[in-house]
Amino acid sequence: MSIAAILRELEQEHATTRRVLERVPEEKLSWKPHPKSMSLGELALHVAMSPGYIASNWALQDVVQFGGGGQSPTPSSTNEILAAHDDSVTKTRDALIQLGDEGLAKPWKGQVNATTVFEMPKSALVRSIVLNHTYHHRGQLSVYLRLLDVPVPSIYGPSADENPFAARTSRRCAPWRTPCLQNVRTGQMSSHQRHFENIHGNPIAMPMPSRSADRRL
Ligand code: NI
Repeated sequence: MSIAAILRELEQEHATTRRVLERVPEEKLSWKPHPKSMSLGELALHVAMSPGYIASNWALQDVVQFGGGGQSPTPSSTNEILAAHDDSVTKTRDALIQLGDEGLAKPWKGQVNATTVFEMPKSALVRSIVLNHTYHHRGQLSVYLRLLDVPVPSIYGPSADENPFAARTSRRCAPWRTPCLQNVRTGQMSSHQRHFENIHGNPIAMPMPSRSADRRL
C-alpha cells in the first residue's frame, strides 16, 4: 500500500462520505436508536472528524498517550458536520503526504498510562483506524438514516432508494462494466448482476455497448 494508492482511495471514499453526511436531518441530531448508541449528531460528527484527527494527531507521532475518553462532541447543524468533514479531508491528505511511503513502514504504539494497548506499523494504523474505522461508522450512519426514513444514498452499490447503475449508459458504468458488456454478447448475467437481483431484488439495467465502449474492450 503506497501513499499514492491511499490518496486515491481517500478521494473516492470522502466524496461518498459527504453524500451520506449531507442527508443527516438537522432536526434529528439528538435522536439515537438505543440508549447505549451515539446520537445521530455525535455519530455524524465522529464520521466527519475522525480521519483528519487520527491522521494528523496519531499517525504523525510514534507513540500516542490515550486519555480516558470523554464526551463526544455534539454538532448543532448539518452545515457544521459538513464543514468538519471538509476540514478533515484536508487534514488527512496533508498528514498522509507528510508521512510519505517511508513513514508508513515505521512502527506506531498507542498507550494508556504507559501500558501499550495498540502496536502496529503506521501502514496498519492508516488502513484500519484512519480508513476502515470511518467506513464502519459510515455504514452505521446509513442505518440511522434508514430508521429515520431518510433516503439512503448509494454507497458501494444500489441502496433501496438509489440505483445509480440503472440510469447509467454504457459510456459510464460501474467497475464491472467490462464483464457486463461481455455478457451482453454471450447473453449471460455477470455475477454482480446475479448478486443484485438475488440480494436486493433490484435488477441492474443491462448496459448496451456503444461504439466507443466497443473499442475499449
Ligand atoms: Ni469510532
